[in-house]
Amino acid sequence: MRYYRVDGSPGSRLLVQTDDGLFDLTSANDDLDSFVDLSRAAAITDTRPDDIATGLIHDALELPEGALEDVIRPIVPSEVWAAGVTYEISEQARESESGKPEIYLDVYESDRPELFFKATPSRTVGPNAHVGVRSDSEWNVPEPELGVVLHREEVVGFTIGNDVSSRSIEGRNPLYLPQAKVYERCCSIGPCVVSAESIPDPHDLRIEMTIGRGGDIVYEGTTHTSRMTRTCAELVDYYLGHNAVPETTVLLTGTALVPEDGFTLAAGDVVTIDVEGIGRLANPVTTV
Ligand code: DO4
Ligand code: MG
Repeated sequence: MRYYRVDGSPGSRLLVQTDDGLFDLTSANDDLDSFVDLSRAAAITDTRPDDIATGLIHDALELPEGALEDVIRPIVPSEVWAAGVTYEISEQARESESGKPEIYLDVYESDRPELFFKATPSRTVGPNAHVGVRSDSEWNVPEPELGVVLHREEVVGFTIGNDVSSRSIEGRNPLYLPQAKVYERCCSIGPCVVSAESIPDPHDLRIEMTIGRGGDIVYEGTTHTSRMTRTCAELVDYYLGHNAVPETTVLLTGTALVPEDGFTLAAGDVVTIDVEGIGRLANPVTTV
C-alpha cells in the first residue's frame, strides 16, 4: 500500500492507494493524519500499518487520482541519515573527485559502512518543492536514493530520497562532508511511503533519474538496487547500533547515478527520480 499526505488546512490528511483506488483515511478516523499516526497505532496494537488501513478503508472517502497532484512530504522524519559509497560507481566518483582517494576504497571494502547525518525537518522538502544547491559550491549533483523508513527502530516502509550534494566541497577535503551534505533544502523525500510489506525485495528495484533544463533533458540515467554492495538490513543495523534514534527516521541507502564530471546542477533545473514500486519524486532546483 502507498501512503501519501495532502494539506488538510488545518493539519494534513492521510491518503492510501491500493489496487482498488485512492482513499482518504483521515475521513474514516480523524486521529490519523499521517503515516506516522498509522505506524503508532500499529505499534500499540502489535499489528502493521497496512492492517490498520485495511480495517478503515470501507469507512473512508474514495478520491480521484487527481488528488495526488498536491501531495506534500509523506512524513516529517525527525532525522534523515544517509549511507555513502554503497555502489561501485559512487566509490569511483569519490576517488576521482578527492585529494584523498584511498579513504573511499577503504570504506567501500570495510565491514562498517559510511553513514552520515543528512537532514533535519527544516532542511527536508517534499515533492515539487525546491531543493537547494549552495551558492559557494561550483559542482553540485542530485543523488537519487532508496530511503528506508523506520518507526520505533522497525522498518515500516520505503520512500525515495534525493541527497543533494556539493562535490566540490567534499572533493576539496572529506572533512568538509557535513558542509557538502547538510544545508538549506539539501534533502527531498517522497512522494509517498510504500509499506514494507508492499516491497518484496528492496534489492530488486529499478531507479531512474532525469534532469530537465529549459525544456531539454540534460541528464538521463538508470540503475538498479541489486548493484548495491550492502543490504538495507545491514545499513539499518549499523544506523541503530549504539544510537538512540527518534521515533520516525529515514535512512537513505546511497546513490548509483552520478552525472559525468563537468556536469553541475543549476537553479531552474528539475530533478525527476523514479523508483520502481514507489513512484516519482520531482523537484525544481534553487540556489541557497
Ligand atoms: O562520501 C560521500 C557520500 C557519498 C554518498 O552520499 C553516496 O554514495 O550516495
Ligand atoms: Mg548520497
